[in-house]
Amino acid sequence: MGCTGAGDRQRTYAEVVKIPRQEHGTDDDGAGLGERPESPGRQPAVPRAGAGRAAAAGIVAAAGGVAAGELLAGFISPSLSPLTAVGGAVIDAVPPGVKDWAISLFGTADKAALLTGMALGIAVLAAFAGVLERRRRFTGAAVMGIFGLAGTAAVLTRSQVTPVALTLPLLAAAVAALLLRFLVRRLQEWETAAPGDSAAAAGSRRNFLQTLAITAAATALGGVLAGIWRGAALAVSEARARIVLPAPASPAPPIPAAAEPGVAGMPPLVTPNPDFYRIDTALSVPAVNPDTWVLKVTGMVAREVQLSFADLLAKPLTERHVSIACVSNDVGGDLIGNARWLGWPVRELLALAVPQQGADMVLSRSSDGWTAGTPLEVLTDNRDALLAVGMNGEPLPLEHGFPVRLIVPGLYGYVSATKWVTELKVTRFADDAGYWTPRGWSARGPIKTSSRIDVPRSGRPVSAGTVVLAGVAWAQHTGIRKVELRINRGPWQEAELAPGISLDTWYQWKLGVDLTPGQYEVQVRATDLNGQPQDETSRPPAPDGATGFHTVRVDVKS
Ligand SMILES: Nc1nc2c(c(=O)[nH]1)N[C@H]1C(S)=C(S)[C@@H](COP(=O)(O)O)O[C@H]1N2
Ligand SMILES: [Mo]
Repeated sequence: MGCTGAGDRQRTYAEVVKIPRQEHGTDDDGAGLGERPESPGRQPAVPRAGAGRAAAAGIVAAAGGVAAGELLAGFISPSLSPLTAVGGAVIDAVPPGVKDWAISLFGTADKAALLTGMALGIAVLAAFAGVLERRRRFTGAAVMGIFGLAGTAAVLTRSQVTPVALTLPLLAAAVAALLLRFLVRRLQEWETAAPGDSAAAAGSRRNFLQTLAITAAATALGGVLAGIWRGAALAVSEARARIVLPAPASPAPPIPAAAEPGVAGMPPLVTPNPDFYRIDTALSVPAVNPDTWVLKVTGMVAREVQLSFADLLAKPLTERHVSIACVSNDVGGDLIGNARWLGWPVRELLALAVPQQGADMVLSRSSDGWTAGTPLEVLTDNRDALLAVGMNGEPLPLEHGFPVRLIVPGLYGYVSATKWVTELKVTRFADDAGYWTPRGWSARGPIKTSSRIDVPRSGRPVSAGTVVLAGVAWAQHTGIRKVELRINRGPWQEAELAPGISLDTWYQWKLGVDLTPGQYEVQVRATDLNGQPQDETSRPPAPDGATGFHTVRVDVKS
């Protein structure tokens, strides 16, 4: 659906996770080559000389699995690296005495020493897995599986425990197990080649050695790629950590105390950064270095302007709460969030460039080529459209557009909220289109007045008596006048509307209703400050935003 592309983490992960399937990795394992009779009391029919090769196969397979895990992590988010999780768990588990000893011994090379130690440990166990696999099918693969579980256990001790983080070590182990099976089978083909047939023996020998070499080379390449990615992302994370955001010249107005009535189960009025929805088409989070970042204003302007990150931080910055929303949000959906953004008004930048007569659009482009087309008028009127550098008091998180993104009150993200922004091209709707427009989404995307019931949670029974209904409503840059509810399609009853932080943010509302046991259908509708009620026609998100009343079933128990 629309711009949910690679945004949602689960989805990104589903798109990315493609375990390289080896040609004969899993099929017809029962063909007999792998199975070797091993009756008790009899010397197993495994030539001793092959143990070294089996060990090599084990090491290459494990390295392949580790590289696959790191590559996937690099792709999705470097913070998911299974190796880092294991290393962190090891550091935490090591007794302080040993830690001090290691630091005194290795000094600043202690991290390198840890990684070397881990590599050696993994190599020894992997060699053992190779030898086992050659003796008996799947025993080595089982050792790889144990590696994977150990990795998952390590992730559990970390701060970032997400389903993807927990799955990556298991995926790495699965890759290692498949590679191992595959390599050991080649080895066994060689070992069991008819003793008299030297041509066949030479062929299967070459086959094994080639496969081993190719796997090792692919692993090395994957490892180098993962390392480069990680290095870039880590460098950017470190640069982000060093940034000290300036105090705003125009601070955010204080939040009215009554804005958050504090109904249990409501989302916080200001969304914490880690909980903020994420939508973008970026398969891996762009690593944009703030030291080399520049924003260019181009196109139909009297003069082109270039801005560095330092230039931007030196401007008088504005801080505002603004709720942004995704056009793909279904009625009742959660692709909306509210944050305190710090940035420089876009209109001031555009005033420096001086847009020419006839221009009516700004095509903003991100470092990865994604674009949004925003009406020029919206970026030059008096609203707080920002070139944002801060989110809730921190530099933008990498996933939310570090170092600089656009935030435009009143427009859906796909036509305004460009993350990792590097260019503003002043142009015309007649000449240019943003990324989603040729893909079936409207060129213009003002946010539609909407409301949502958050409490009670769908499917959670409540007790009879006074039932508190609560939720949010939004009409960014217009504001909400009232919110009403109706039960079983009865008359609309006005809810208590909390004051908004500003017209540009969502509002919370609540209403206590007396309900006897039974099933009820509750609907909500909001009316904006111009007196315009939200559209009641049920429509899907495409092409310009879903409409209709959010409807929930409330189950009242005695
Ligand atoms: N570079 C880039 N910026 C982007 C997008 C994208 O795909 N790439 N998606 C947009 C969309 S559709 C939305 S809804 C918002 C979401 O911003 P968030 O991920 O910070 O919540 O980002 C916008 N900015
Ligand atoms: Mo979106």
